[in-house]
Amino acid sequence: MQKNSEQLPLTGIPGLRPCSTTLTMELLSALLLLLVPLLSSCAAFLLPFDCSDIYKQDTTRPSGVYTIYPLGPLSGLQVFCDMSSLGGQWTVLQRRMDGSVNFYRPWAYYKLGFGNVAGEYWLGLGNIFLLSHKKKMELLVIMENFEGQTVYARYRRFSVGPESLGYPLHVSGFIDGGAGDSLTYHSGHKFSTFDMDMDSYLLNCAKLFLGGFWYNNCHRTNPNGVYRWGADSTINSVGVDWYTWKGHNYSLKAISFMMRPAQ
Ligand SMILES: [Ca+2]
Repeated sequence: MQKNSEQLPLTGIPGLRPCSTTLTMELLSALLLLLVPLLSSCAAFLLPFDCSDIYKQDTTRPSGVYTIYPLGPLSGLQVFCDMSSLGGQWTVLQRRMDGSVNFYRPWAYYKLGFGNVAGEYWLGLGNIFLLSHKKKMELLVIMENFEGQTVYARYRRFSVGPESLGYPLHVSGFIDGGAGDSLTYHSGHKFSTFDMDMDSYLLNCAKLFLGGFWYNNCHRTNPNGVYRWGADSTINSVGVDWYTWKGHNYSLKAISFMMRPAQ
């Protein structure tokens, strides 16, 4: 062993004395340290960036909660992946379904995300920016009423800008799945919450309509509004509405915003 190690890596290097076992081990350790960044980048390559990567690893995986790594191998992020709607592979960024989570929250919550990924949640503007910034994404908005009908609105391009610009929404290329287009009206607008008014209206849209959203002057859809049970005009336009399908005073049973790499 001693003899072999003496003949190993330093042979032929001028000025170096034959090494001992200890020196050989030190060199091996140094080599391993040099390999760490390489191994990490390999791990990053194998870890899923979004739900489409999880789908590609195994196309039979069902819809459910998975961990993705849009920020790299050291920070996993739990999300709900829709693996069935229109071919699946969707990373859900917003979901309402039963009124179990309060969506009337300040800026800090909308920035970081909140709720329960197995139920109602908001993924967080920082995460949505990251996901839609690194890949060209499309958007699917699926919604359901209390009569059991389901429709959707699809947008060929979807992205959210950085915090320095107010996390502005960008959607284009509308495809009608029966819902009509209530979102293009919000495209180009910054995100607003009751404590961060960046809308185009004189007053505070988030306070008036009890949500947080890319309010314009103010909205055609209010998916983060108050969860109500169907038709209700007691307080105008504060529900989870999508104007071009059910009007401003019908609060939907369920709505979900989800993205996947554009095709
Ligand atoms: Ca305002």
